[in-house]
Order: sequence, then structure tokens, then C-alpha cells
Amino acid sequence: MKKPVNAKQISPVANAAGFRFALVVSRFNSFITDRLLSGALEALEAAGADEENIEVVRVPGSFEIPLAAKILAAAGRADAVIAVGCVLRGETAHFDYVAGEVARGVQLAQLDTGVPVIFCVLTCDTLEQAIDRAGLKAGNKGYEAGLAAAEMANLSKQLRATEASRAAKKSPRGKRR
Ligand code: INI
Repeated sequence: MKKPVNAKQISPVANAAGFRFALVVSRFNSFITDRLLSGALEALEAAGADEENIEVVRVPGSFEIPLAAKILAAAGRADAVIAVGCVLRGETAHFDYVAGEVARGVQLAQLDTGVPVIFCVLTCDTLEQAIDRAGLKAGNKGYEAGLAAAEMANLSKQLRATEASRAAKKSPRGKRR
């Protein structure tokens, strides 16, 4: 295959200036989710987000994240939503249901609304694994999610603008058929 040297490149930047963000945060395992939230807020601030453009919504557990994320996204209250949760494996099958449904629901929320919903839900076997990912050995997944939200807000805007200009070229205003 030929190298796509002349292919048009769309590389979004993690610039959060001027965008609105909503974070849906599970209270379950708040010891972890509060740290993920701090990481995400730190990243958004570093990327230039205005504090006034950030909304934090708390839900009881990860299972409730998708509905709140979808309502926020569908209402146009954010250019990107960040889902923050932590599901820890216990002795029963509960983990599988909660982890599976939150992942499926978050994906549906973004596909149904067209608003990026970033998946910052840890699914860990042990509390130690979660602690490592909430600011210790494995960095802070919340920070990564904040940058991903800024990037996806930019990318969505760029892709929509490209589509709008294509559509305008195809059917210029005022042109009669
Ligand atoms: N919610 C979590 O966010 N993490 C968990 O580890 C968890 N466990 O293990 O039970 C959990 N359960 C609560 C669940 O998300 C709902 O809030 C609850 O079932 C009510 O719908």
C-alpha cells in the first residue's frame, strides 16, 4: 500500500479553552473516585479550561453513571463528559454486572448523543490496583481522562466544522433547484 504522505491529517490538541465539561462522579469508592476527579480537574485546568465551564455531578455508584452522563450530554450542557468511577471485584458476580453495564452505558451515551463521554471508570481486582491508578505507581487515570476530554471536545468540533463546510459546498445557500 502507498504511504499516505499526502493524506489530510486531523490531529486534535488537548486545548480545553472555551469548552464546557461535565464530570459524573460515583460516590461508591469515593476514596478512589475523589482522587480521579482531582486528576481530571488538574488536567482540564492545565489544558486551559475555565472553572466556570466545569460542572461536577455526583451519583450513588458506577451503575448510575451512564444515565446522568446521557442526560447531561443530550441537554447540550457539555462539549465532553467524563465518567468517573471505581468498580472493585468482590466475592460475587456483582462486579461483572456493574463493570459491564457502566462500560456499555457510557459507550451508548456518547454514541446516542454525539457528545464524547470519556471512560474513567477503574475496574480492578484489588484496592491496591485502584490506588496505583489513582495517583500512585500507574499515574492518575483521571488526569489522562481530563486530557482525553479536551482532545475529544476539539476533535468533535473540528470534524463537525469539516462536515458543515462540505455540506455548504454541496448545496450553497440560496441556490434553487
Ligand atoms: N458501585 C461502584 O461504583 N463500585 C463498586 O465496586 C460497586 N460494588 O462493588 O458494589 C458498586 N455498586 C453499587 C452500584 O454501582 C449501584 O450504585 C447500586 O447497585 C444501585 O443501583
